Amino acid sequence: METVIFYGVPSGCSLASVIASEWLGQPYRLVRIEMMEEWPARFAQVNPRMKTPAMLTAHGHTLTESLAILQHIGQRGAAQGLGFAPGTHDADRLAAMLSYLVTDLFAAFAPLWALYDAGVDDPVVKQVLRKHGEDHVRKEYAYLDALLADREWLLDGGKPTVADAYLFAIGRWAEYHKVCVLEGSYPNVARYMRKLADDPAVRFALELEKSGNAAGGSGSCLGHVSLAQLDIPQAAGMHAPLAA
Ligand SMILES: N[C@@H](CCC(=O)N[C@@H](CS)C(=O)NCC(=O)O)C(=O)O
Repeated sequence: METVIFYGVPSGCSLASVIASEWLGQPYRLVRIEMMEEWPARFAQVNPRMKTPAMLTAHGHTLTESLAILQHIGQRGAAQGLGFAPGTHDADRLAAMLSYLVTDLFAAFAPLWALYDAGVDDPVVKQVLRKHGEDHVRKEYAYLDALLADREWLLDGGKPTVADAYLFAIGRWAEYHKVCVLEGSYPNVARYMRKLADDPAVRFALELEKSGNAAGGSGSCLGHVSLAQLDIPQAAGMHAPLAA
């Protein structure tokens, strides 16, 4: 059975799950969530926390959290170098990198998303959120810029892994939130982002976000499906009891 990726727009971190699915090249469908509009109530069955990305695996299980979804795709794509066999040192390195990106880099943007989403009015609160967010974002981009100075991909292998899909999805937020222009501030991050922006999977995912057009790409995307058409298990993802 094909997998289903639930992706959120605008500018969701779920872009990474789409890029990684394209790199994987196995059949998948899409459900689009307009995050600034009212979310479909049925999505709560997929993720009670009402967040994207989410996934229906080929076995019909729901899976939430970018880190878990990307590990899942990475393990399926181990032969292509998207991820690594569990128990290997490379798998540990990938887990560490994804964990850093999800907890430190993603979290650095939290004050800026709070400003954006909640429409904060109080000028003092606005200023504090802005400064707090910018300081944290700059600290993490400085770290990433140094890391990328002498390597092409995050894990320094010859190919991108699912961690690169995630860094592309989050890395664009510095300009989205007008913290800086990457080119002038973090040249290595800028070069890395430029290179990925030229990747066919990334171009496909960006166009999908922008226009909803799911045609083209690697050919593994089977288009959109409506939530109503999906068979969703009663207990979702990490909210379900252990299988055994
Ligand atoms: N811990 C989750 C966070 C997911 C998350 O916050 N997704 C955002 C989009 S990047 C979202 O769905 N936001 C909608 C909302 O919070 O209302 C993960 O890493 O997957």
